[in-house]
Amino acid sequence: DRLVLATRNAHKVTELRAILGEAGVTLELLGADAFPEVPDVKETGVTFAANALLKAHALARATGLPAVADDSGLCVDVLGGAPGIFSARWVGRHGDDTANLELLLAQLADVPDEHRGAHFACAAALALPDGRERVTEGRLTGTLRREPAGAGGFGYDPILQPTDSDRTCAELTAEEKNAISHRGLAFRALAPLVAELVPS
Ligand code: ITT
Repeated sequence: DRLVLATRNAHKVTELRAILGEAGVTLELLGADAFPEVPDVKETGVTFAANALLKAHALARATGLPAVADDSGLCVDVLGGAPGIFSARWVGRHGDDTANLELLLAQLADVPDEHRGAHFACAAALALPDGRERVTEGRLTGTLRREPAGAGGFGYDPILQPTDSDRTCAELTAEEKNAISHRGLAFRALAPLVAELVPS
């Protein structure tokens, strides 16, 4: 049986395959790219959970298959939680990770070390074609570096240093990141709900 990953972000797809596989989800995982005819949904929600549900329901309705979606972002303490749900389009357009990161670093240039707290947040949503839904959340707390470091991961990984680590998320291996990440936490919590609602 099959489960659709309702994301067009290839980095998320890689992480989700590893996280869900390790968490015992044995369903065949299809990327949203398997359904090019399904238009992207507008992320009109004001919370990660609302946007994750919008994305999951849209794919579940369009494909007739259960779907899971991830909505995530970086929440900076001194910015009152921004970029938050706007993390993918902080420069005003979607999808340029480097430009988003550079803009954020510039905005935080004068913020001293002791006020550079931030966290990654992730909402994981499951939607069924009949309308049933489940949402879980996870977060990874740390501090923001002044310069990017590391080549792993994606997005803001080169500047977030998790609490109790001396490396940025981009300097962790994929396994190390998934073990502590917002996405790992949210989807490991979702996995038993997938097992309950989607017979395999
Ligand atoms: P989909 O909506 O198709 O899933 P997207 O990239 O637009 O893809 P979001 O709207 O959830 O997804 O935006 C997530 C953004 O938050 C992402 O582009 C990164 O900038 C940031 N982000 C999320 N998780 C991250 C992670 O694990 N490491 C670094 N940055 C992350």
